[in-house]
Amino acid sequence: MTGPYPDWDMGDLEAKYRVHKLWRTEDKDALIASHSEAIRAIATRGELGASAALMAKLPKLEIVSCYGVGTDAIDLAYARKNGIRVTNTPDVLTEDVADIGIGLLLAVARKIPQADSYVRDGSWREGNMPLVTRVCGKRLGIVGLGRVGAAIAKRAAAFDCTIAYFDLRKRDDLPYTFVGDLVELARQSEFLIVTLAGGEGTKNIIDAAVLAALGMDGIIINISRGSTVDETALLAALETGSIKGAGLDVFWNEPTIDERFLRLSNVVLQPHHASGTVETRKAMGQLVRDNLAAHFSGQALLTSVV
Ligand code: 8YV
Repeated sequence: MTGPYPDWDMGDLEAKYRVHKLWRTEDKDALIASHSEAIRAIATRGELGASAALMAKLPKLEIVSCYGVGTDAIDLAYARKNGIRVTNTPDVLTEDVADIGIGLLLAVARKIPQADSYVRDGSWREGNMPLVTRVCGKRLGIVGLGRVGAAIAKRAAAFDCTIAYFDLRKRDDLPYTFVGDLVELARQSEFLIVTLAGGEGTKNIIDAAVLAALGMDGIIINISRGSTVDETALLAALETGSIKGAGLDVFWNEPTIDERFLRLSNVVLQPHHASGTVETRKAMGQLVRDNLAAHFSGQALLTSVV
């Protein structure tokens, strides 16, 4: 295992397998070297993944089971080439991640954290809190209309938002407006929610031009991967007020994020926790364990990526 899972998963995994805990040891190379001929599976987490370098040290590796839907940190090409199966945890986390997308948007626009402080620190007794930005009825752009993007759209429709989206292709099964140019989508939108998969293909796709097009009244929410946003451009836009605000669950350098974010009052920050409910994490852990069990009993994998 590359990183810990909750106790309810650890108990079951340790009862069924001999578990080597990579995160617990200082000398990871030594741990890997001493068990390299025995390790047949990696249980990892979305943000930790499995590099080609790690997999190459494990000649008996058969499967990488990821606790998370995003597999951008797993070298899928290496896995494919070497006959290593890869599974993830789609669907079970969709609704919670979408909830946080909308929650962050409300938190930034309505300044919910600032309002909480306003009550706690006694400012309220000195006068009313300054007015904030409405969410309902606004123009929302969704960057990536996959499972999570579609779940966001469903929620935003209930807020009477006008919904448009950018993706590689138009989805004929959904009624929202497709905009094939990301800068144009940003120009048309008051809010952008980024739900794209991470990886090379989407790296820094939210760049200075997209942020400039979103404009001074625009709010951006990122619940995908830190890598999808050019953080230098985002920090500059937030610091100069060339966009209004941001709600961020993910960052380039997690968990040691750029400290400039901590000094900004127009951001709401989350510790990569969009799927972090007891309900979803139980379902994610179960799916990781079910995929491993299926593999080692010769059954079809439940949610295979490779
Ligand atoms: C998790 C995620 O936070 O699903 C993903 O891709 O990033 C998240 O749901 C992570 O994988 C848990 O370790």
